[in-house]
Amino acid sequence: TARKPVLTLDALVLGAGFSGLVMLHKLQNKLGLDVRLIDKADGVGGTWYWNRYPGARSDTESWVYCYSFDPQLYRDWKWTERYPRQAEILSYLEHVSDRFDLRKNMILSTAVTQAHFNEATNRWDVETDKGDRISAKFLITGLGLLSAPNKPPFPGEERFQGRVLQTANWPKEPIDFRGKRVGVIGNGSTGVQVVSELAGEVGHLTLFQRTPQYSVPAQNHPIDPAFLDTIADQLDGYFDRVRKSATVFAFQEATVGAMEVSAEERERVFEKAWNDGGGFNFMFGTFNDIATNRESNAAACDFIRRKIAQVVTDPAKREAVMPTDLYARRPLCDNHYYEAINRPNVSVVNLRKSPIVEFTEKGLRTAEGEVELDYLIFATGFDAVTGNFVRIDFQGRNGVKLKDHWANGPRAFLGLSAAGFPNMFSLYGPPGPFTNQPPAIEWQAEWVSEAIRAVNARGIDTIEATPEAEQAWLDECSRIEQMTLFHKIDWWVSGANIPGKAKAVSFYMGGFGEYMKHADNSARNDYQGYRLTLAKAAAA
Ligand code: NA7
Repeated sequence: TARKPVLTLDALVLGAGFSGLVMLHKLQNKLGLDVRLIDKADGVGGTWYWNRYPGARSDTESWVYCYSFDPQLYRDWKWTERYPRQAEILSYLEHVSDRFDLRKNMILSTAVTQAHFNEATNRWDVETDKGDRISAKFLITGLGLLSAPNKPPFPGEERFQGRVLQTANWPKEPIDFRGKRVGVIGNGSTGVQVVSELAGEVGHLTLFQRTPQYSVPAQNHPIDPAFLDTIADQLDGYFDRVRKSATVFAFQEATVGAMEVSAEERERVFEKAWNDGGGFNFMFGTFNDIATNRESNAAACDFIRRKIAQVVTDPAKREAVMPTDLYARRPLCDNHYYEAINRPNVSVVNLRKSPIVEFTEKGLRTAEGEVELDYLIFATGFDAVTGNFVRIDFQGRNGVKLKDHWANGPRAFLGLSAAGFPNMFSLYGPPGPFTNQPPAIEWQAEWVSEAIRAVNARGIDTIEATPEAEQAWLDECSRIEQMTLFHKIDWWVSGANIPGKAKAVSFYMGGFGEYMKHADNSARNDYQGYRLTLAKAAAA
């Protein structure tokens, strides 16, 4: 069969989630470039396209889980709840795609298989699973941090007569769980949402739990459109404050340490945060050292454990779900999770005591026996951070593969630019900010768009991070991470949830306000940390 002709572009964007859409908008509508966006899904949405499982929602306040780049968009779109449901976020991203006429430049249902930097042309040669061939000067990825699903291979799945489901690849048609026996493996953000949503609907729910986690109430509620209007009235100032915080959420971050106040005051602050709701609010809005000081962390743990004990009255289940680790993973919040656990039709299998052995025809066998199931739901997380990068064959200068460059963990200046991969930028790529994403992503998209504009205006052929800048950034990320408790436990942030994956520094934990200063500083100083090559130098 004849090969497709090469499509020659100014820029190619990978991924139709929050990152890709805003990047496409800026390159298409602001810079007027010839640009396309590719996604393997048959629709836009990224994470919010795939994760349609029961109970799926963001646990960030809706009014900061969105874009701020267009004041009229902000004013017109009325979120209905404090925490937006998956379907509502998906409609928002569909609305954005239509409103800014983005669909005309999208290539959907198509997966990029390889992207090689061509040193002769200084362009990216890209190929897809549909045989497309694309040559683009710039390659911008919006691949998502949590998008390559992890499904542990338990033996015997083929003989199971029930249905296996995966939260991160949930079918589009509705499933009637009424009266069914449902198993859930995993109790991270996803598993907690699934269990809370399904417990009241199913016949019996069995949670297969490896590590108990700390979760606080979400305290979701409907929101008044007038409240959104007050933000729209002062949009830039509001989002400027949000972005200058460390975590880019709507709440006020704490400035006092937990051990700097009396025990009574500490209790009052925790109680207030419990009632206000939100996991990040509980970790960062109560005291400024929960994630860095062991004593402060222990005080938060003690408070949450006491709350769990009040709700989960069944002693065996209480013991099973009671967390004992540090409170130093991504902080969870829930919609009556512990009440769901306490229900008589919910049981918890402690996988530390009785690990999963195999699937049977009728269900799942653990060391303590067989559990019969109609459905088994995998809520087992992601090959996080680098998962989608290593699934595509990215190749930079000198034939170096990105997966080899990142064999010991991701490395990229500002999380945006890996050394040896010219004219490639990764929105919310690693090691980058650890924040609520949409407002951070759109700021990075603006930064990248401005870099591309400047490069084109000056007749520059390539912009690439230097190895020194890349190393210095990694050292800075590592230095900051060492000051936190997040790297003291094994979880997806360090790569430790995937067997055989190198433990790595995946984030810049210095806060987004500081992150913006680093990136601005580079741009202001003629893209310090980057090497720029003029077109005539390349030609000579
Ligand atoms: P997470 O937070 O990585 O949670 C995955 C869960 O699955 C967690 O409870 C794991 O237990 C469990 N898991 C993973 N592998 C296994 C095996 N082999 N056996 C038993 N249990 C297993 O993923 P989520 O999707 O919930 O959330 C990811 C992010 O998405 C979240 O932080 C939000 O930002 C959105 P473990 O704790 O490893 O013992």
